[in-house]
Amino acid sequence: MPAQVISGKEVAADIRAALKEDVTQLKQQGVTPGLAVILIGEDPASQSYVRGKAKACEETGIYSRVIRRDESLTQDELLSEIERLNADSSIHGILVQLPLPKHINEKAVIDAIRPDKDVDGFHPINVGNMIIGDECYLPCTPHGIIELIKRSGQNIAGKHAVVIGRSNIVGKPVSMLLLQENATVSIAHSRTADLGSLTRQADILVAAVGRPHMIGAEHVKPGAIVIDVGVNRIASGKLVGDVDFEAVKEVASYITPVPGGVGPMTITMLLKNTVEAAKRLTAVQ
Ligand code: NAP
Ligand code: LUD
Repeated sequence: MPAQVISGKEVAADIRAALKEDVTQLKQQGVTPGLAVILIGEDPASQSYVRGKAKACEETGIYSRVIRRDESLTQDELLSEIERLNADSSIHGILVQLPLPKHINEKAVIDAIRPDKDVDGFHPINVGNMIIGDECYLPCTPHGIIELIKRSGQNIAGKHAVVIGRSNIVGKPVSMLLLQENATVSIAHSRTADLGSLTRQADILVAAVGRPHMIGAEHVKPGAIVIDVGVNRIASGKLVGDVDFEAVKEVASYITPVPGGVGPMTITMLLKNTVEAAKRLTAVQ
């Protein structure tokens, strides 16, 4: 029996509908949640993701300000921009879209964002609190992945989760969140020997690499839950994941598609963090 498709688009729509009601209530109390997104340069994928974020804000009633700068922006200019937003009471969430141009130090930029406005959950204070299991802003893609797995109705506790990829924005944090949900977690990366023998042990397989169709049916244990984080534009112009969806859906029990899987959840968790930030910063519930 082919796998059930977990539609990120549908789960996202449900969560966004609930958030919209939250926003309406906040507005009645005089608070409009506000998100500032800084986008540097002309990268088409980044432009498309940022457009998606602004549109989702608009649909949910969240005020969004997209600050576009060209590649020549200096690090000091960017840090000053962040300082202005840190002090701006109409802005509750700040996000600097990654990747940054090479002359700008990513760590310096992330460190400059007020942790209580860091709706990406990338600041070391939020990362540290996440690992401890304390209150923080959870990073959007990993949080979205956990929500999608929960939507399958399957328990995470006790399962062997294999995460392929160890980036700071996806692989490492999703591994920590799966651990917090009581999975037994293995993390694979480019130096992992015999990837297939590891992935075939996975009850939950999360692919976050950025290599089109690298995971085939031969990598997947029958009945596994497969979450495809990869977003890759191939030569034909088509968007594909790291997982060969057509082949793997014949083996897995649940699978997320690309597009329409993790991507919409990333944006939705950003909206959720922004609403949460507006509540925390204004002490309105
Ligand atoms: P990244 O920083 O490039 O990290 C890729 C990871 O994959 C690294 O840890 C790398 O290992 C590992 N890797 C590379 N080749 C491998 C191989 N042959 N076998 C096993 N592991 C290998 O990427 P990222 O930012 O995490 O993003 C990963 C993918 O997810 C990209 O396609 C990106 O576009 C997508 N993404 C999607 C969303 C969403 O919302 N849908 C969000 C974020 C990212 P090393 O550490 O050893 O180099
Ligand atoms: N930087 C992210 N860089 C890249 N896909 C995203 C993403 C939506 N600071 C910061 O937004 O959270 C971030 N914070 N990221 N990403 C990737 C990562 C960042 C990726 C995909 C999507 C956000 C998305 O909506 C759609 C889908 O998979 O259905 C397809 C969109 C399309 O291009 O058609």
